[in-house]
Amino acid sequence: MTAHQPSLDAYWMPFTDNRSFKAHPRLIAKAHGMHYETDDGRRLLDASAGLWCVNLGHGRPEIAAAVGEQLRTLDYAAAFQMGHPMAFELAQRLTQHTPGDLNRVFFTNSGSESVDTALKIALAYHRMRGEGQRVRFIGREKGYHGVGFGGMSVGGIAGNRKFFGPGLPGVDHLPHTLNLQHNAFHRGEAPWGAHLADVLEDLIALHDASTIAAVIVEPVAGSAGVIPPPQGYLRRLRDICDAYDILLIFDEVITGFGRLGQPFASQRFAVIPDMITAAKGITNGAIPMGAVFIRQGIHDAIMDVKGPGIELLHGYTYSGHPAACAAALAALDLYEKESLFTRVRELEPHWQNAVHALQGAPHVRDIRSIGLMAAIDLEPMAGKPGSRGFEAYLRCYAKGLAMRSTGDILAFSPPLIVSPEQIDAIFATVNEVLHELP
Ligand code: PXG
Repeated sequence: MTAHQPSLDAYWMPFTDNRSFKAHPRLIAKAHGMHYETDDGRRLLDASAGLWCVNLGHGRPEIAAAVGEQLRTLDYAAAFQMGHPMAFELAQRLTQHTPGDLNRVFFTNSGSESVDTALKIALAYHRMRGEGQRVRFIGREKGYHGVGFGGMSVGGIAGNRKFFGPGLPGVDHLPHTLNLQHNAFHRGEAPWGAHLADVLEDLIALHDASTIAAVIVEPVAGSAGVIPPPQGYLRRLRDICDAYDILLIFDEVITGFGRLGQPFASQRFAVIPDMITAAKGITNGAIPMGAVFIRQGIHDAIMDVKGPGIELLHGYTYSGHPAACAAALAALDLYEKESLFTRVRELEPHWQNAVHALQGAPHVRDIRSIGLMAAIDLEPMAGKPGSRGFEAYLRCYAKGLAMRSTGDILAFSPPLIVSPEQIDAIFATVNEVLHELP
């Protein structure tokens, strides 16, 4: 470490192996386009768009300019009982891209807050309809919905839950849909598993529909290692929810903002949920922001409160923060001007060919891909789960490639501006690393 670098002790890093990081830090100094630059001047190709958020590529000058200008003009305005025009403009503009009548928008600062907001709106909605006993939520095994108590409770990644107590009461989980026996190496939606949606009928029979507020799922599970839905699965969930007046929430924190070749996964799968949770790509990762998109009828039911006063007692100091709104509007201009909500449709065949060419490489037991997301699932090392995946991550990093590893699964989700040549470069490096891995 050079003399002018700060001590690494005080900063407790999120979801990071702090002890090994601080022994061998990986510090990023700059980023531009498809690349990071490390503090010692090495370039890294960013195959994960930061953490699935920098969809437009790094360092967009239009976003920087808009944020700078906004902070000089209006740095902050009270978010409660006051407003500023950009928040309204942004909400209006975003709803031109949302499916169906999801035309009401609640702003948050992260995906976790979006999830907790959507769960609370579901409870408030049922209560307003005189069904205040609908307090249960159904999540899904392997789901990731952030780290708030709500998101953790409906989430289904065991390691993220076990240290932190029982979470929300009354939560149950659908089975996950990952099945290597039936679906290994399949491209896009999985052929097998639509029937797993019918387990929702069993959970409804067990708990009674009258106690269930909402079902929340990621249309494509991201954090658990890119698990595309089985063909017809999401449609079935929608139909069952409709039959029992249960709200369906799609958590599109990763799949929103063009990742699947449409503004939202909902449009790709032609299934319209009652709420969509979003974050990440909304500002291209430049300023923290999240949003919940809500069907008008849900909003209107809550507005229907008797008497004057605040209708929904929920919100954040930084809901619709001016700098975040400026970043999001500038990002939206770029998504629209450069047709980036739909670019993935052209890239997807090349992307799939490139990643699936690694079938047969050492240690590879499954490859999953949909839109501009992919996962390479490695056989774990005997007795050391996760260590092969992390070793692959470190070796890719040393060779100039930034990606994600989660356990023994390698995950890829580059910025939507990636070129076919860069796609080839990503998987050429991964192929090299797979051949060197213990
Ligand atoms: N829902 C989903 C579907 C997510 O993927 C969140 C909620 C929470 O968002 P915030 O902004 O509170 O972190 C997420 C976040 C990874 C990885 O590489 C995934 C996420 C975050 C960081 C890393 O798997 N997803």
